[in-house]
Amino acid sequence: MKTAVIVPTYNEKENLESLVAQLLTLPSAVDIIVVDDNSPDGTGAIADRLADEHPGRVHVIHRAGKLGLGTAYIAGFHKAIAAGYDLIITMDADFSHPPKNIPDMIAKIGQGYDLVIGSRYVPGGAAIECTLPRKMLSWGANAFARVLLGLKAHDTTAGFRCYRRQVLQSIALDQIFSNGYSFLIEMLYKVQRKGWKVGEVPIVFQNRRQGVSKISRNEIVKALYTVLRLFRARLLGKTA
Ligand SMILES: Nc1nc2c(ncn2[C@@H]2O[C@H](COP(=O)(O)OP(=O)(O)O)[C@@H](O)[C@H]2O)c(=O)[nH]1
Ligand SMILES: [Mg+2]
Repeated sequence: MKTAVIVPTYNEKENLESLVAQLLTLPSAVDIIVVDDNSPDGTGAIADRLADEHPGRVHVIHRAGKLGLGTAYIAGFHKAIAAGYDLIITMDADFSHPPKNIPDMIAKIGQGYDLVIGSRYVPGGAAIECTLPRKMLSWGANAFARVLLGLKAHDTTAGFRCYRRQVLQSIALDQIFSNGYSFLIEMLYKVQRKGWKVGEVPIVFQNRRQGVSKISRNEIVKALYTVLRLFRARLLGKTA
């Protein structure tokens, strides 16, 4: 199956080149779509060089400025669908999502799953070297989303995912309201409501070694709002 890995980047100059090198040597052949938001640190130029060095394997979408993680994923999805990829993976550029788990995710799709999450919260999974506030935030966001939205997956905020293209084509991507991190919860909610089969494979999530996290207090508030908005829609029996 033709597979694309979408890597959104904002100031990831320390990470992108080694990540791309690891992805290109995986036992499962994957192509890469970098979505860079005009990173001030020059990540976009590194992405262009990698695309030149690996024609057809590395693609780059440049956007004018920091437009958010959700719309970065959507831009990547449109490109991957148009280019005919069967499987579309999303992952962070910062090595929190281990490339070596990608073959496990693809294998799980082969067992009949439509979306596979690289999950911290199934047996064998873990989050290491994360600060306590970050662990509590992740735990709280997951508990909240699972209870209010009835999500069955255990890691509902994970950005490490593998979608079958049909899943993405079944969802009106441009109507997804949330941007940023809450996009991940909204997307999972929509996928589950459509009846697609969601699976998880364990990963050991490691806190980033290089660069800084872009998660902000504002994103946390927006994620809270997203869950409450979807909960209300769920109660009223609306689709979203
Ligand atoms: N293109 C783009 N990438 C982003 C944006 N915000 C975050 N990213 C990237 O999305 C991924 C996840 O962000 P990260 O800072 O690692 O968040 P964290 O893992 O929650 O701390 C990283 O690869 C970031 O570089 C954005 O607004 N635009
Ligand atoms: Mg990260």
